Amino acid sequence: MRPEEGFAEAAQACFGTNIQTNGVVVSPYGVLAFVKIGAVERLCGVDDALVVGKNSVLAPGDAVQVAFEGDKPFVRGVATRRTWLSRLAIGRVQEQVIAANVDVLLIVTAAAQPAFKRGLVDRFLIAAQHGGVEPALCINKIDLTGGVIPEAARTYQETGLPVYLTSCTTREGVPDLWRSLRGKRAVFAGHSGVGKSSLINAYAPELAIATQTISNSNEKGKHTTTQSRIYSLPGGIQVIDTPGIRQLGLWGVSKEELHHYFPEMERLAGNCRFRNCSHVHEPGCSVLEALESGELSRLRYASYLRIRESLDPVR
Ligand SMILES: Nc1nc2c(ncn2[C@@H]2O[C@H](COP(=O)(O)OP(=O)(O)O)[C@@H](O)[C@H]2O)c(=O)[nH]1
Ligand SMILES: [Mg+2]
Ligand SMILES: [Zn+2]
Repeated sequence: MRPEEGFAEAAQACFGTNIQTNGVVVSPYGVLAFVKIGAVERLCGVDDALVVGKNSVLAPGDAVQVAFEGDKPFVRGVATRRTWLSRLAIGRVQEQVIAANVDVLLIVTAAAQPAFKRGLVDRFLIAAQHGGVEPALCINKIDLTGGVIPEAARTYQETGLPVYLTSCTTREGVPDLWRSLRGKRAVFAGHSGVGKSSLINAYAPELAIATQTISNSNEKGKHTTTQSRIYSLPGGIQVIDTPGIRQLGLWGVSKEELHHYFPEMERLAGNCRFRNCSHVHEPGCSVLEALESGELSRLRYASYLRIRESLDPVR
């Protein structure tokens, strides 16, 4: 049974009962949400139990139950998430789920304009692991550096993370990237202006998602993509485009467990003299020894320290 526009009315006329069906959240919209029900996208009301303040707790990708009241659809329930990408909400001590039930997090960066920064990449890697999502790194705008990977990005390939070098201008690397996403649901995330929406347009030009124009690319804090949204693309790919973010506050990760989220440190930590070693100052610390010998990347360790500073201890 495939619910179509007018189906609810027809069903009610026949049976005189409320019908219930399943849907997928395409884009949350304040206390409402755009939901794909069968082949149709409908703006739905959301049950009070799923609303906190001015927003629902729904994220693109959530599997929801929709009930019709007359011809009006309402989200009544949400299924347990298989995977998720979440962050600490801005201005509130609360989890904000950016995307639900995704297979891949594509961390999108630029080789230049804006300059490659590791901070957000390392934080996204942690958030991906926390939510059970496979991470991959895309270094876009590789045309601007003549194909050269920025120095700060070089260690990632060594850690086994899939790295895609792309250019929406020359299309270099674009087919490879999209081939890797066949049959999957991916979320594209990263700073503003790195080319997230452009990469989607490069694969599916018919979507014509708004991207920054040259004239406004210098405006500070300009976000062309203001709402996360799922797009269904050829090849069985679903992709969630997200607005650019400046800072990713981590949710659900404490100071003490942070090293579990750095696989190369986690491997070493078992050999530290103290079981509760923080890998910051302790004698007999295998992580510090590996740092000394050059086995552990200084850049990654610097990230560990910086992120550790920002986290709370277990309460
Ligand atoms: N030179 C170059 N510019 C690009 C590339 N990809 C995107 N851009 C430009 O970068 C700007 C930001 O792109 P946009 O897709 O809006 O970034 P988003 O904020 O991450 O979605 C736009 O002016 C794009 O035309 C690329 O591969 N090379
Ligand atoms: Mg965008
Ligand atoms: Zn240690």
